[in-house]
Amino acid sequence: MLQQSKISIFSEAYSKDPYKFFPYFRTQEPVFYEESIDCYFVSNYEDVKYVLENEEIFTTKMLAKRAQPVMRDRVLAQMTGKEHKEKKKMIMKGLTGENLKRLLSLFKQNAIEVLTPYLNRGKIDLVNDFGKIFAVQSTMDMLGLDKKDQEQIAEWHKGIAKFITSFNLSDEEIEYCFWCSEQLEKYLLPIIESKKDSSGNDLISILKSSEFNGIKMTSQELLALTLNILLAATEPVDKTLALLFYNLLQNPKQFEDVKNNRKLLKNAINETLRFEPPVQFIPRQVSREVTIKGVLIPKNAVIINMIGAANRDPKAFSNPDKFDIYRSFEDNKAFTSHSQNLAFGYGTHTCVGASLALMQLELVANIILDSFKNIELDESFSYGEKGLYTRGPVSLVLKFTT
Ligand code: 2IO
Repeated sequence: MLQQSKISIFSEAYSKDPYKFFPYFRTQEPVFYEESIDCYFVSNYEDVKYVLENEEIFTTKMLAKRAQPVMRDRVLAQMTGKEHKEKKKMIMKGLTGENLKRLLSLFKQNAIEVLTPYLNRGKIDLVNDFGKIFAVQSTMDMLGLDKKDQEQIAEWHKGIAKFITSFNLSDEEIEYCFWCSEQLEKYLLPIIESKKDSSGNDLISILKSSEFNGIKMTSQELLALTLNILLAATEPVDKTLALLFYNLLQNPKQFEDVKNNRKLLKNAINETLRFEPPVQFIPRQVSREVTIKGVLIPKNAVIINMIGAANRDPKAFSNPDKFDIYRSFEDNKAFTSHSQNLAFGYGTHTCVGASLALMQLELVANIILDSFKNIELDESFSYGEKGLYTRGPVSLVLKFTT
């Protein structure tokens, strides 16, 4: 058994600025052990990639404990083989083609509706006034839920997100997370059951009318996938959007370039996801004893991949601690390196919603840039980030002219 790491991810210093510790972890403790949660952390790009691409050794079995209690059945990431492939295809059907077009136009409506009241105020908190609300509304549109219940859904969503993205919760906190999950079940099951076969093109209807091995999914299975999508499509949105604008504001020259050439927004979004991935941890469970960087990891142990650290590995990205929207253009230059960033994971379980998320972010950023001129951080505002598992700005107060 490994010794407890010299630096704990639960220390105040780490939660204030995890990025400061990544070089130490990558070079000095490339596999470290966090005793209080009995988990092994991996931080080098090559190791994280190796773990994520070998699903037979590094399974998703720990989700039975980490997710299923609030998801109420298996989520997509728990599935393997043919079942995983088929159910992933069903979800993709709701996110591509005509459905994609429909979704993007709904996202546009949502964004404009939430932004409009702020236009003549000249000030907005991009996280709390916009991002969180926009995220829930857009996810509800994807699922075909009535947005009149958005505040309720947002509250319950927070409870299930907390369970999945926390460590060391108290019994009371766990009870609250379970309560939120039960409320969501009570709310969603009747809706799932009342949707008619092939009547709609929302994700719940599509999943409900699909078959796997000639059999329809049960309401409980549909519920779990619905909750899975609710969480995955909501939780990272406000964080990524705020990080995009924060990083651009910190780099005025790049911000000018993006404003003048909107084609660069895609690069800026990808660079934001590399530089500060909103999902910092991706767990796996080892199916057999395995050695990484000379460290023996026992059978059934849980490994946590540190996505933020891997995305800053100098062996994978040149000048990794620099926010540089032009880095992907460096590909063909000699002696520079630019790997695929791991913000959406890697391998079989790579995020199903990745391409939709990128389009959604680009669409919203364009709307913001079209509506707000002279964007600056508000002088009364002080920047801070929160979260170990998912991480992002607590708020981002912008002032602007129209
Ligand atoms: C819901 C953690 C925000 C997923 C998860 C148990 C499975 C899976 C992820 C992402 C993001 C959330 N894991 N989405 O890391 O569906």
